[in-house]
This record gives sequence, structure tokens and C-alpha cells, in this order.
Amino acid sequence: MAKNSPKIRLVHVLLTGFNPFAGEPKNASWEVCKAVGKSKFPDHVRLHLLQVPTVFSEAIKVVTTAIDTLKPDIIICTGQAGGRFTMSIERVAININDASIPDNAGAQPLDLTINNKGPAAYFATLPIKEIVAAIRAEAVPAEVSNSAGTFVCNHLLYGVLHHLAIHKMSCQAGFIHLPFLTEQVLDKTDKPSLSQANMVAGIKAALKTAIIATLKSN
Ligand code: PCA
Repeated sequence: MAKNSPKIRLVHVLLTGFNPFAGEPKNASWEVCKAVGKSKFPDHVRLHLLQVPTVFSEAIKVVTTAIDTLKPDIIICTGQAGGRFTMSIERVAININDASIPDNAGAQPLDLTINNKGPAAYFATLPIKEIVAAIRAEAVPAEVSNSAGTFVCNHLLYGVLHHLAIHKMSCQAGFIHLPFLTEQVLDKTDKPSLSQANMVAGIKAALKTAIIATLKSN
């Protein structure tokens, strides 16, 4: 580094993906996270990868424990949304568990609040519109999504945002749902997919956007 060049502060990024569920051998989100983890990032970026169990409560515990240890500046959780066409940047998490299938521990909560003292919803704090634009600039389909569902992904996003709110931790946090990987739909003629390379490029664009926003804000 040149003698008088300004020092860029370290940015810690927590990137999570889920383990396989619903009988699928792989979860697109974790496959993409692993591949993103093999990419080269600038020296001031520390990327922390975490695999999250597709289990109610456990998912929140695992991620909030990592947040308390790492104190990340940016948290991007990802999950698979088989059937979606685009990378979906979630705007909001709602305070409800309403599972149409059991989680990986066999629990299937119906119409239950996640936290009976928490608000009805939390908004993600990532720059969601900028992230959509950055992913599209990589020629990868992306959109803002106004529902993360009512299964473990919405549950995790709600739990993370609630944890940050009650501990007054200021960081950018949000969730990106990913379509199936192309390799997952070879025998599913009615399901859309994106390639792993496209989704890796999309997540890297999302990370870059959030990192720039973080550095600008302080
Ligand atoms: N997708 C599920 C949970 C785990 C995952 O990858 C969801 O959309 O809730």
C-alpha cells in the first residue's frame, strides 16, 4: 500500500446457506455459498460461511450465535426456493411459522407466531433495489420479493432481524432465495432453474453492493 493511501477498514460478511431438505440431495443455497467461498475477495473483506440446518429454532440459534461471535457488518442468508424463476431479494420477514412440510427434525408448526413479543414483521436492511440492479447487471434474473414464505427461511430472517433489533446491533442483514440449480431439475420438466455459475455471480454482485454501502455509511 502507498505510504499515504487511506486505510480501508475490514468488512466482515456472514454468508449462510441451508442444508438439503424435502428429500432433495442438495440445497442450491449451500452449493452456491460454497462456490462463492472459493472466490477471491479484496483484502479488506472477510467472508464467513455457515451452513444452517433446515430446522425451526435451531436455524436461528446457529446464526445468532455466529452473529454474536463474529459481529459481522453484513449478513446475507440464502435459501432454496424451488419453483422460483429468479434470484429473489427478500424485503420482509413476518412473525409466523406455517409449514406445509415438516422441517428436517420432523416439526411442522401451523399458524404459530415466531416470537409472541415481537412485531408482526421486520424489513431487511440490505439495499434490496441496488442488489437487484447489480445482479441483473451480471445478466442474471433477479427481483425484489415481498414474501419469504412461512417456512424456515422466513423464520430465520425474522429471527436474525429480531436479534439485531433487540441487541441494537447495526448491520446490513437480509435474505436471498435461490431457484433450483440446473443440475437439480434434470428430471423435473416443470421446474425453472439457474446455473450455479449465474447464481455465484449474482451472490458476489449482492455482496459487492452491500460492502460498498457499508463502507460509504461509515
Ligand atoms: N428453503 C426453505 C428452508 C430451507 C431452504 O433452503 C424455505 O424457503 O423456507
